[in-house]
Amino acid sequence: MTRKVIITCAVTGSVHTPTMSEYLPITPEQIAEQAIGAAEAGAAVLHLHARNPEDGRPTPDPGVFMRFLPRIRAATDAVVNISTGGGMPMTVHERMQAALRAQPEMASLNMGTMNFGLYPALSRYDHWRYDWEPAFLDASRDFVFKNTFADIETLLAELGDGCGTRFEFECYDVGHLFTLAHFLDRGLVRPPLFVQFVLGILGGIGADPDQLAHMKRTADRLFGDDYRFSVLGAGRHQLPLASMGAAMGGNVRVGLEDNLFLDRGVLAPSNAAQVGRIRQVLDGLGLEIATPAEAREMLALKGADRVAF
Ligand code: KMH
Ligand code: ZN
Repeated sequence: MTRKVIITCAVTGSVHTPTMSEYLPITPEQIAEQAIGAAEAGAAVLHLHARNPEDGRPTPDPGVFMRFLPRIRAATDAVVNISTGGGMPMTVHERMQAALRAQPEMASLNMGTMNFGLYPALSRYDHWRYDWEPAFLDASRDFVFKNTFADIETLLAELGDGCGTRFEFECYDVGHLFTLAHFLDRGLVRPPLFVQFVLGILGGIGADPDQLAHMKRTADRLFGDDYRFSVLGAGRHQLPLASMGAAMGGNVRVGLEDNLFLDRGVLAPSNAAQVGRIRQVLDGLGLEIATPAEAREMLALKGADRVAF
């Protein structure tokens, strides 16, 4: 059987700010519209965050999520994956609330406490649409992205065991893979694991082919046939690293959460445009994309009829 590639599209995230791209979806209507467009373009999984509709600031408010989740569900069959990483300066408790309310088929789970430097972007812009944006980016110099063992245990228990949600295990460095292996040893996570290799975040592993090969080699050793991997390269590394990941047997993540551009110096006009671009690469490699139903089977998800939105 031909191997199918799961395209995840991360639609808005909490890394970029409104000044950086007029195409970054902010309001629930924009998030729903772009998520649906990404699904129509071929994304089987939609990784979702919410933003304050007034000023674009990342928000953990489940009420805001509930303004777009039902629309997405009504219009597409795509798997909804809700972030538990949230954004600065949310607490872990706040970050969990939307997923606990919506009980999605998938949620992200970040596999270690780390630095997460967004401040280099400060020097790239002279004017900001909102005052919060430069302060937000600057705060990343001293922000700890907290994902302790206890935090991970809480998420696995409350969301995993409590809601039947399965996880996109976001691993930003090799040590995070060993942490995931520790939870596998303890029987707190169950195969097939869906591991997102995150490369190019300031504070995590660098975005280059050697590091991707190292992540894969390590995960192969730790998880054998018990896992599937996907590749997320930050910024300009998104397309090349996703392409390498697909050629190496993995799945891919694109979307404006992690990269605002389509070509050098050209902003992506939509999430769908980035999905379309990676599809061209996959076509060129002779790889087929997974439908949402195929992704559900590959990842052992509970099904779209068992969510709470
Ligand atoms: N933007 C990614 C590098 C999460 O939502 O849990 C981080 C992320 C975290 O996706
Ligand atoms: Zn995210």
